[in-house]
Amino acid sequence: MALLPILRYPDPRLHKVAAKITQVDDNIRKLIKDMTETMYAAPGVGLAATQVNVHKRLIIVDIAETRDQLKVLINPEILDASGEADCEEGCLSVPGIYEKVRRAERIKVSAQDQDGKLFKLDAEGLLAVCIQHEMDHLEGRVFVEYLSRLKQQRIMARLRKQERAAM
Ligand code: GNR
Ligand code: NI
Repeated sequence: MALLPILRYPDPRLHKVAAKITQVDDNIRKLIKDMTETMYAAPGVGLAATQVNVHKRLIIVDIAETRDQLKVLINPEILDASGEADCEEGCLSVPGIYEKVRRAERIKVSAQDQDGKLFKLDAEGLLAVCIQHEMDHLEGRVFVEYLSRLKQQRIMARLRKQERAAM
């Protein structure tokens, strides 16, 4: 087991588009283990492979307070989306920043599990938000990019200030 370093916005590697996983093998299962440990340690409710600098289509989520509802989604696809909801989001790659983002309220997703088996999932509420947030990472998108330019400028200033304070 290993804790993986998480890329910090505005690292350009967060904008890479992840590639499809063609073989769900032991290397992928090892990556899932390490990502899971990293997500729980952070702590976060989701993590995309992109955030640990692996540009493959793999996300994990666990929104349960008991931290025992891990969902692994390989090559996730949104089959259907409906409704709209605003949710205050945060991101392990943008530490300390929380902003409201509008997303679909309900989604239907298909994905493969850690054995490569295809499954479908209906999600709403925080789970739906989290899956959409993670799938954005696979496309190289970070939630702050949905915000106004002014908000993005303020966030960049805050991140630079944090960076200076950490030196
Ligand atoms: O830990 C996280 N919390 C969170 C809260 C609201 C909406 C989305 C998230 S995902 C985030 C972890 C993360 O950065 N995943 O990419
Ligand atoms: Ni994130």
